[in-house]
Formats: sequence, structure tokens, C-alpha cells
Amino acid sequence: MRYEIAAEPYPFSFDPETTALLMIDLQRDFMEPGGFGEFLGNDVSPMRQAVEPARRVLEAARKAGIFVVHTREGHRPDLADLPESKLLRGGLDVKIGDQGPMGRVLVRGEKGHDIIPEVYPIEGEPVVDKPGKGAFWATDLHGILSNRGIRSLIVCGVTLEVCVHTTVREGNDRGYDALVVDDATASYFPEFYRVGLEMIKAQGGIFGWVSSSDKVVPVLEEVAGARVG
Ligand code: TIU
Repeated sequence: MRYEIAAEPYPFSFDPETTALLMIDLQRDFMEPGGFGEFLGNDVSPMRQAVEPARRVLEAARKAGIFVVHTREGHRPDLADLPESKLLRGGLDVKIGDQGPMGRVLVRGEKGHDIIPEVYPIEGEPVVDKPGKGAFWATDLHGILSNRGIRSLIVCGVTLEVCVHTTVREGNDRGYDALVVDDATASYFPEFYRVGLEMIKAQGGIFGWVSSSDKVVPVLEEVAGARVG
């Protein structure tokens, strides 16, 4: 059965059986002071706006039986998957792999690399570790989604114009329909937040659709109600 979520540039039609919720990089390294996001020179406080909407969408998706996949950006402890270009970019004082207040910066297994507790994965929700900005490159995400027949993506996470955009663009070229939940994402730059959303939905939805948690959650609750009843 198909459902519709009010969205721009037009309603997003999806079948819950073939839809996944993608929770992108809601990690301490981007969300909290003392992580990679801050070492890049950013004020990370705008990230907090995404937490409660993303948590509500996650909760509703779980009740609706929607397949949930989490991603994390980060590198192997031996940094063998870290391109030199990414290591050197920006000439940072605290670089990827250096010791920071939350462990080694952007390294798998460290505190800073882990997902924040509000949206922490539960059993049955794959966590995809990615070395890049896009969640499809150098990961098994496409296989994980294809194996379940997933065609549509509901997308939350950070940052909008970097990892969310790159992933939505990669997914778009692989044939997925993606709906970005605007208040469940965030940017370090207010202008990029605004324009980043515009870019997704322009030209008839060139990369996908944009909606809000207050429109997404009630439809997921309807899906959950139909499952129970
Ligand atoms: N810098 C920035 O805005 N983002 C990233 O480096 N990674 C993600 O977006 N996850």
C-alpha cells in the first residue's frame, strides 16, 4: 500500500515496505564541541536543532516497521582508508587521527565517532561506516538496500550540504527517491541550510523532495496504525 507525505515540490509517494529511513552521521564528532566539526573551524551549536525532530522521525519509523539504517563518517584506526587529501585539507591544528577530548578524531571505535544517545541504533538497524561524505561510496549501503527491495529513502542527519547532500545525490543516481526532512537536518551555515534545501527540490525535484517532521511523523503513525489494526 502506498502513502503520501506533503512535500515540496509535490507530495512524496512511498510504500513502507520498500522505504528506508537513513540517519546520516548523527555523531558526536559533528554534533558536539571537541570533535571534527569544531576542529574544522565551525560553531557546532546549530546541529542541536536536528536532534529532537530526527528522534521523533526515528521513533515513528520504528513503530511503522520502516527499515532503519544509520551511517557514520570515519576511518580505520590505522587510517589506511584516509586519503592524504582529506588528512591535509584545511591545515588543521587537530587532524583526523589525532587525540582530541573525545578520543582520536573521526576514528572508528572512538567516543567522538559514535552516534549520539538520542538516536542510538537498536538491534536490527545496520550501521554503515563510510570513509567519505557520501554513504554509497566505498560502503555496502546499496547492497543492503537492494537486498530488501528498498526504492525510497527518508533522510535525516548532518550536515545538510555535505554528507546529506552527497548521499542524496548518490542515491538519486542509483534510482532511489529521497525525501529530506528539513528540521531533522542542520548546517553550520544558515545560508547553506536554506539554499541546500532549495537545491534538492528545485527543477521538479532534481535530487528529491523536502518535507518536515510534523508532516512525516503523522503519516508514519498512520502506517503504524494500519499495521496494528
Ligand atoms: N564539514 C561538514 O559540514 N560535514 C562533514 O564533514 N561531514 C558530514 O556532513 N557528515
